[in-house]
Amino acid sequence: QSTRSKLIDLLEKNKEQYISGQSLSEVLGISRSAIWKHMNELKKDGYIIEAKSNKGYRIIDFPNKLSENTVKWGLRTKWLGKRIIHHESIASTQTIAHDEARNNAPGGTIIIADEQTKGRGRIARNWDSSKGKGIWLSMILRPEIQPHHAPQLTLLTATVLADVLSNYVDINPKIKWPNDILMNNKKMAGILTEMQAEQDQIWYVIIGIGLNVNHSIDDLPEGLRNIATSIKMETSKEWLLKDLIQEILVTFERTYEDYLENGFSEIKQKWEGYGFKIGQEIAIKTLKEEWKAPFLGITDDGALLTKSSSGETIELYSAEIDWFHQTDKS
Ligand code: BTX
Repeated sequence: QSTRSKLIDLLEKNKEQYISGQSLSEVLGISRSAIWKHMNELKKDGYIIEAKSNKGYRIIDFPNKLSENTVKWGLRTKWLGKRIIHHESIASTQTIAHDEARNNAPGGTIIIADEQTKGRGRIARNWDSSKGKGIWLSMILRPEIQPHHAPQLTLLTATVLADVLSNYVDINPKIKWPNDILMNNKKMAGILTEMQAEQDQIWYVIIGIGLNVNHSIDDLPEGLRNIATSIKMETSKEWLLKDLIQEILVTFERTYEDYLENGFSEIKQKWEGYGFKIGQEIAIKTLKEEWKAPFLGITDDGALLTKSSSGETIELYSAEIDWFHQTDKS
């Protein structure tokens, strides 16, 4: 633990009272002027610290501002997020992650940004990433799994986000196949998985997470107002981004380690538990035909299990699904 994080721990524990420069310097084994310098750095990170002569220091407020330090303090992971790269404004955290990964950044490296000017979705779609409103994060992983299993990581990430939203935020999200997180039929988060691999070896995987947190409706571009939502819009309150990031990282690390050890079946079950329209009828359209059939679940490689128009069980890897189509039954 660095001196800075020890200092912040001490201040957090003594929130209700002043703690003198003298005792801080004794406990941390550094000079009083070193303490003073650290305090100034903390203020730059958005901590509000009161200093009173004769009494000492007292923390008044924690920043809702991201930085390497704010995300690291109190982060209870073993390896994920031990290295954090933060940018106030960047084209896309995915691009930085690819550069870092090519330059041998260790697995577990995280890139976060307050704002992305060219946030990316799948197949060249864009991802609106407005300043300070959400979590725009990419992580570098180096899993020893077969490249064809990589889509499982996307499904895993979706269950991690759904777990954090239900256990920590206390709302009931759904996962829309393959990887959108929905609340009340509106998109709250998206996941973008990219990798560099050879035939039978993964060099690295980059998982991008975009999660709308503190948007009010006006913070969304007009074109998204009917189809997108944020945690604040669903809970009527503001959330600390760093707390949510820490929750996501801790939950991800645990779930990912469990997956590497025990395989995909638990993730699959969990995914299906959150699956939007599982067991219900969906409207499917391929190049050749259109039909309605029940959504039965997913396969180990993330395909959608359903029935063909003649009633046989089939796996679909891509198809147009009219998820919000009102079927005759509903
Ligand atoms: P996707 O292709 O499933 O979703 C993109 C579509 O979602 C867009 O075409 C638009 O309709 C809608 N959309 C765009 N922005 C938002 C938003 N903020 N909220 C809700 N809906 C939206 C999903 O792609 C994958 C998104 C990954 C984003 C992360 S952020 C960190 C990392 N960096 C980066 O550039 N991308 C990833």
